[in-house]
Amino acid sequence: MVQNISVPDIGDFDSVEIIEVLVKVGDQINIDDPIVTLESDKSSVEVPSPISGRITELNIKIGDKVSKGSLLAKLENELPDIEKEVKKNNSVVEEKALETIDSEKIITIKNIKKVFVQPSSKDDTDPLETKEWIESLNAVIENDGSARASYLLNKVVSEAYSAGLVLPDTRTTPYINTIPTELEVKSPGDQNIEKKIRAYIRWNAAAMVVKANKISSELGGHIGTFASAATLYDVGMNHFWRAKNKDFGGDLIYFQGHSAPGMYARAFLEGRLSEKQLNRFRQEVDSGGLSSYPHPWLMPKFWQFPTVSMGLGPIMGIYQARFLKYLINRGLLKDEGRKVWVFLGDGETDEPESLGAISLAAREKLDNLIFVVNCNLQRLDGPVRGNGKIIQELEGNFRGAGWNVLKVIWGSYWDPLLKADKTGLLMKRMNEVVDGEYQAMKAKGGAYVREKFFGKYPELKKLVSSMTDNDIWKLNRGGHDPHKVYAAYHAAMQHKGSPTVVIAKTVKGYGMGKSGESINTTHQQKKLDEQDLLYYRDRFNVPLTDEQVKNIEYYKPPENSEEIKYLKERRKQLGGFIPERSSLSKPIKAPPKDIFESFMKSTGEKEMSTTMALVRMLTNLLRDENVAPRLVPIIPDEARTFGMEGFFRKIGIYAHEGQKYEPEDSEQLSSYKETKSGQVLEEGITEAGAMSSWIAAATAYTNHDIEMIPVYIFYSMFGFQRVGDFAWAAGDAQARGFLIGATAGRTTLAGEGLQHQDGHSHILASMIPNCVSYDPTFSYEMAVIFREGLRRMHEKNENVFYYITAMNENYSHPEKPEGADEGILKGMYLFKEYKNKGKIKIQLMGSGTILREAIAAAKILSEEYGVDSDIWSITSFNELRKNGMETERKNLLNPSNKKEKSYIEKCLEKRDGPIIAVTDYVRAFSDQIRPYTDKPFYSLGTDGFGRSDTRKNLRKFFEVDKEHIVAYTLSALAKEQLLGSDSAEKAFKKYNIDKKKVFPTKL
Ligand SMILES: Cc1ncc(C[n+]2csc(CCOP(=O)(O)OP(=O)(O)O)c2C)c(N)n1
Ligand SMILES: [Mg+2]
Repeated sequence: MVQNISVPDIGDFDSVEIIEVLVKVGDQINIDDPIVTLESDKSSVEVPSPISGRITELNIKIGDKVSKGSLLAKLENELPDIEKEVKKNNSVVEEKALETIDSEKIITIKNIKKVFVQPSSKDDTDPLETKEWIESLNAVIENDGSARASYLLNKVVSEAYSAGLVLPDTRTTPYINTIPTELEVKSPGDQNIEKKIRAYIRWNAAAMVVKANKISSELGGHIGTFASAATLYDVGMNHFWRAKNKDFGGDLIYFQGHSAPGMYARAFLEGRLSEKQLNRFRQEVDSGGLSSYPHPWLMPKFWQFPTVSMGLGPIMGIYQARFLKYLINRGLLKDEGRKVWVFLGDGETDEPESLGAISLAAREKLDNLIFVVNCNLQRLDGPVRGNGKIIQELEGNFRGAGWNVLKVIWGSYWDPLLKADKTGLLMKRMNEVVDGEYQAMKAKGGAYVREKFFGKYPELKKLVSSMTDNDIWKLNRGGHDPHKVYAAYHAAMQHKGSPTVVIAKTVKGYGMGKSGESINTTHQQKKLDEQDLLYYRDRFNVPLTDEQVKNIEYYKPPENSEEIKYLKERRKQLGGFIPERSSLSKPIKAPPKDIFESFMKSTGEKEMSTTMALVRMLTNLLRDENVAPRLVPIIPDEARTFGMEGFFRKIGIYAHEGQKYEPEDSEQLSSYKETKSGQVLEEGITEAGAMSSWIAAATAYTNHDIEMIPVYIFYSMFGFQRVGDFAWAAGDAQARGFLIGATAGRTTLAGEGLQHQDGHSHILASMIPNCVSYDPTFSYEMAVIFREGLRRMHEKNENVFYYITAMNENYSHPEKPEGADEGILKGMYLFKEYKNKGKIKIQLMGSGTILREAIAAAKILSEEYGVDSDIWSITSFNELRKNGMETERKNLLNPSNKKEKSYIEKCLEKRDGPIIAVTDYVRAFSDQIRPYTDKPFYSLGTDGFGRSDTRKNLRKFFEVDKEHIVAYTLSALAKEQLLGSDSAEKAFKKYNIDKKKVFPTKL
């Protein structure tokens, strides 16, 4: 039966042009195969076939204008596909419904039995009644289990709300461990050996820092952070973290930046780092040193994640876990139950990035994510929350966001005391003491704790009356107790349906004694004198003689010692060493040139923006079988701004639960389609989140051994300026992918004004050594650059990433000049020459949309003033500068050799006249190449705050329109004594240029 295929609902558009016909008569096509590509003045979108069959008739051709309902083609099929499709869709809906119910099934928790009798207080007007309620609850728990008890409590609470009761805040639980002692899963490890190993690691980490500072106190380093976190890491290393190997993808661990010394110290015992290397901690200039913090750029075989800029690790970890699920849901990776562990400091949680994305983690049910917050109660200067309790605050935040929270506050030595606390008074005291006091208690010793902590209530004082001060001092914190930490990690590993945060209480500078245990200056402590070192050795029983301690020797037991054998065996069982960075990904073959061919031709009269050209390019790339599955379009809620809404339907928006609703615009061609296997990462309004996604995708080649091609498109003003530190970290992590700064340039975004108009993102991009950046004007430039980016990054696996600006100004695009490719990539090529009169010549340079003003100015200069120009399209001032710097350096190093020419010099050597460079960016952008040419150099740019107006007026305001270019060029020629000044003066008058106008940076 023959069926008609017509243009579906295309939203507000009418009479849009067909720019591609993707089928021909006789083609057998499937449902959703694209038939034509339509292009409005803002975006291009493919029209998919609603049915499958054979094309029998095509009713349109390229250039036709169509609207909703226009007939596109006729198609013959045997079965009534639409009916089949309806059926299929229905069954999908049913399946989804089932899935939903299944995933939301109530998970019955283990029998938790821990209900405290509250101490009688003034609020308790009837303690007997209270007791009865609590006994009833205990009876239910005892007889019917915790699920029933929870149900009843929920019911009672709901009733209370219905009755209008104001209930107490339930964000937090008491200040005790979440897992009751009786439910703790016991560690199978040999605690004696583990304790020794931990002691050696502690010692070596501290010794390494102290040694470096003997060489020079400039080197710095940190002892206190790792001292507080050693147990948290060791338990993970000995029992939980599975390394990447041929059978398993590996868990991903984001180490807290300042704990790096501990990781080196462990790697030393494992035999992965030598003593010589430890001795080169923070001395990296000659190769072989160890970086201060986790820096994959500097130690590419060791570190995976740059975390030391606080806040970046946590959010990058969240999006890493999300991206892992994305790869699995898209069928690109096996689900092996891999986990992402993120370690952060309690002070670090002040960073908005640390907690800013925790709700996403819960919303997306990232049960592959485990945060460990090392709550040593201190940051750099002092307490994190002296007057409050960081652990409780964090618990509230994470619980509120929907995380599984496991508090590890008290160590095993507290267990008997808590057990003996029949009235709950101890717990009450634990709740009421603030962190500032807790910190002081660990700094001041057992007697102080007896007095200040237990002494507040006579009952509590009595509770510890049989304990010595030393016993009291030994009452440990949960984060230093391997049993408690093990139990929490075990529970975190088992937990399903939401991310877990382990909030562990520790002591900063644990074991450092007077030199730095729990004192405000601990963070900066990097030197230990002889007495401090001897104390540290004794504290952890490190088998070194006094002499060895004085020499600050490392301690490494022999290879056949039980400690080394144990440690290696544990790692063997867990698949290998951690951290370790490697890549087994296969390169992606760059697509054939013909995918980009259409962009090399002139668009004729047709106008479009470079953003549209890029989106079209991506659409074409989605037809390349190698590239298509690996593309990861990332957008922070601006797809429609950039004309990318066509992607929604075509490749779907990633949504881990699929789409549970029928979208309002389901009839439309660009309807909002969310799907579990969706390819687009529609991030919502979070540039930090989008950038974290991009970094995860851009480093998938090492973290997941699969090369991905992330393309993150954003308002250029909200790029490097907003998330510059992430971009820097991306460079460190050796990210490979595209950042597209759309609506770039100070004057292209006319109406949006000061906060939106970007005149400096390229300057910021230029500061990142491995960022390659371009400011193209024409679609063929964009195509040449993008293709080369694919080739360099994803086929040749160069560790660079691309920043390309794209504009939203529509104009027609010329054909690519013959042989321009090399220049486009190196940063400049001759776009056009004026050779009319041949007397006076200028070198006119422009980039981005302002190149077009330069082209227009060149025409006026030639026709009206007899000034000829060579017009250079500068695709990258940044790349030219790099080449200029490098060449200059080489020449300076080799004064006796023949001078080598930079690429700029080569281009300009046979060309006359001063240079006039004009861009939509601050002058510093074009000024970058000033030192690398002998010619007089004048730059025009858009220095100053942007503001709202038309493009024409803005260009006039910033003096980068064709009129200003003409007038300033004539003036420059006068200054160079190549022309009388009268021409310039006339031009200033003719164009009404107000010489009294204040310099735009002051306006
Ligand atoms: C973005 C950023 N700001 C400031 C610093 C400097 N800094 C390094 S560590 C530190 C204190 C860290 O405290 P916390 O997070 O509690 O970690 P701890 O060392 O106590 O485990 C500060 C302020 C940094 N590394 N990154
Ligand atoms: Mg801290």
